[in-house]
Amino acid sequence: MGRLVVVSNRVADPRKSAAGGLAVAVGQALEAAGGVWMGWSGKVSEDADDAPLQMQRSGNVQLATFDLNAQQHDRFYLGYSNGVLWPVFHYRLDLADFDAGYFEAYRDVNMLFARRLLAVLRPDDVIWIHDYHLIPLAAKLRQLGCQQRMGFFLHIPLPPPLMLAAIPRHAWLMERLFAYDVVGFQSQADVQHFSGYVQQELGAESMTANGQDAQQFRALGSSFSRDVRVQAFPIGMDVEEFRHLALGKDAREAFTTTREQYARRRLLIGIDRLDYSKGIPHRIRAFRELLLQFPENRDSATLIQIASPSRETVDAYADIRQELEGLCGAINGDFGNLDWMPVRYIHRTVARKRLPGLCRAARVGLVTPLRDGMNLVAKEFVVAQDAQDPGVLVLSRFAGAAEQLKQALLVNPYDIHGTAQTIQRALHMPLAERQERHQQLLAHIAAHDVHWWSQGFLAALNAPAS
Ligand code: GDG
Repeated sequence: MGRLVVVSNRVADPRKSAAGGLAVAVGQALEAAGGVWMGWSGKVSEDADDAPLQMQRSGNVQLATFDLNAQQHDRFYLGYSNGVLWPVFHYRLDLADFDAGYFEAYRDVNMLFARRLLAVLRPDDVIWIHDYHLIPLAAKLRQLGCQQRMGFFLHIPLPPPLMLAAIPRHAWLMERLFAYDVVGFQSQADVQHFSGYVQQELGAESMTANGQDAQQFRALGSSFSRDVRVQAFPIGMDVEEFRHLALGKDAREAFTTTREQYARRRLLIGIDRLDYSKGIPHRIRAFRELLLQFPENRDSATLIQIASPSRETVDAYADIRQELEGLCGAINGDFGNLDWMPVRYIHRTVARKRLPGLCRAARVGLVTPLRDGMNLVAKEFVVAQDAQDPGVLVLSRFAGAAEQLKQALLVNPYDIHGTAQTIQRALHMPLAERQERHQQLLAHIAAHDVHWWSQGFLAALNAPAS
């Protein structure tokens, strides 16, 4: 097998255990196979166009990065990727900025990625491209003559066909997916949306034999006339890494201090990037409803909400920050007293080493996105628990994780009243039921970890075309 070449918007050094999500997942696969990870350096510079690719070796992996110029950053990254695709793919047509003319920058920066990549590619490389920033990349590479096998994994949800059709030039975008050999999604719901869209809007034909996990589609009359294999590969977490962190000094300290500090309280925890898809304001309202409907929780239930800063220069993110500050202030003002503050809202990134300890100290984990590709926090919360006395996961049915984590208490986060009732149930769940649910959730998460995910995707990508 040739080298693995991974391309994603951002690159992280796999040997530094700083970040979660994509960084940890992809780093593991690359370390094992050896290869190249290419992406934007995260820097904006004026001489970006003329600067050579920056190469850095990290163990088995060659990191290849380049800067963007200010216009590319504004229009490709903030503009089209995070101002159009992110909101639409999370069902927020109301937040999408279609008119700003970002499309050309998206198309051009994808060509820039293709040209940069061409310089380091070998004929027998296998190329794995990640996420919504780079949907047209394979098509650009094919345009430049690349014959390598190419796979694409979408980390965020794919919306239903009619919602996709709200994107100007949606057919152009979606047709580009046929340049890949394999397209992976987080959930079966996403695969169904893809299937519906390509058949209704692109006139593609399904070539799937009955009873197969993977679906096969042929684009008829498109400029590619290729077949693409489409399948759900729900991403897993690095269970071993997280367990290791949980045993470390920082996690144990975080656990002990939090337990001591809240000895008389029942702790609930939410950990998210501050993003409107994560449903944090709805969650705070549900918590307020809990205090109203079930007054026995007053002076007791405490919600720690960590909302780490994210994409702060995009307007919609500034708005949600303001909304949250208002909501948390109001609930603390209305219900709090001298020794109890109902919500502790932390708008900062907490060190990853401390997260398992915080999760373990909580009686309930609130993971209630309005829409989410997967949501790894749900899985991390379960892994962090003490199996003898585990906390309860309250999970949105609109997170990709809900297709897998059926023993969580599933909620509709838009239903504030219903969510409050479920939180009440979680707070009072008997020990035997908590243990039973936790055991089943943990078994599933451990058996479908990040290695299972990347091996599954790469096996599909390396399989001969049928
Ligand atoms: C995208 C998709 C999909 C959060 N706050 C802090 C912190 N985190 C860590 C968590 C977790 C990661 O960030 C977040 O991962 P998620 O999966 O929840 O969400 P996204 O960042 O939106 O990721 C998502 C994922 O890609 C993978 O495919 O699951 O659906 O949207 O690991 O623990 N980490 C630290 N401090 C914090 O304050 N250190």
